[in-house]
Amino acid sequence: MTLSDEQVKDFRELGFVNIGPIFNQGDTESIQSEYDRLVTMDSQTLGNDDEGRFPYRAMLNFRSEKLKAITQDKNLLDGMVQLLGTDVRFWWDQGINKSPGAGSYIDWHQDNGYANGVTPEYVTCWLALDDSSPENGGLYVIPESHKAGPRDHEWRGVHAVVSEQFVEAEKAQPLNAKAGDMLLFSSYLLHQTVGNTSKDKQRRAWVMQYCRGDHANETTGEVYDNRPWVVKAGEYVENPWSERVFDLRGDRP
Ligand SMILES: O=C(O)CCC(=O)C(=O)O
Repeated sequence: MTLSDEQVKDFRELGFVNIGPIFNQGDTESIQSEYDRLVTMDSQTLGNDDEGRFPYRAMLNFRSEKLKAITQDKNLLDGMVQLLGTDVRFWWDQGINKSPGAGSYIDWHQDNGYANGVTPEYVTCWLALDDSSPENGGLYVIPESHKAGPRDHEWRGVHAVVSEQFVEAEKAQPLNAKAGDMLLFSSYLLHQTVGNTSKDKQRRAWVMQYCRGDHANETTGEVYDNRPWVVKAGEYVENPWSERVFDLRGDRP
């Protein structure tokens, strides 16, 4: 799959683009069933007791061969090469299911805010497994906010958050998706997800992220050679490997 010139332009200019469904029905169904096996209230939860908790799980690709194979999907990687260049590493994945009635937000942030220091821009691929809108805990984004580069974040519990006073909330717009749609956004794009106020509409998303092969922390100098190569010198890497082992507990970006 090649991203159209218009899709690349939207990504660069707005900081996000909905490229629609990229997986066939068989793959989509197996993603959903593996996701439902792995992302449950028994795995890990986000949110708080007052507003409502919802399931979260990091690195589904470690726990499912099928999902690992999807992270190497050639259509997806072709798009990453267009956005990141001919050397690409897999950065991170996570499943987040805003369940009906779970009112907790994930507040305004850039995905970059989770790194300990500043890293270069990378790409977030947000796969909607259900229709997603503000009613069931969908996304809001601030178009073009990525252009200002990395912002300061503060930790609120496990979340890296940009303080409200530095968010141009009046420019926010919903970024809705249909089940199966793939949203691509810049790791510098300001976004949040709201509470799920619906009674019966879960909102599952599987988030996969990719970075350039030479991705390094500009603040700490850390080199991310513990992230597996998925494209090297323009070639797909059949068995992704990294120079260092990735430690899920110690290396949470
Ligand atoms: O899907 C969500 O609810 C939150 C997604 C998000 O903000 C993220 O992955 O950084």
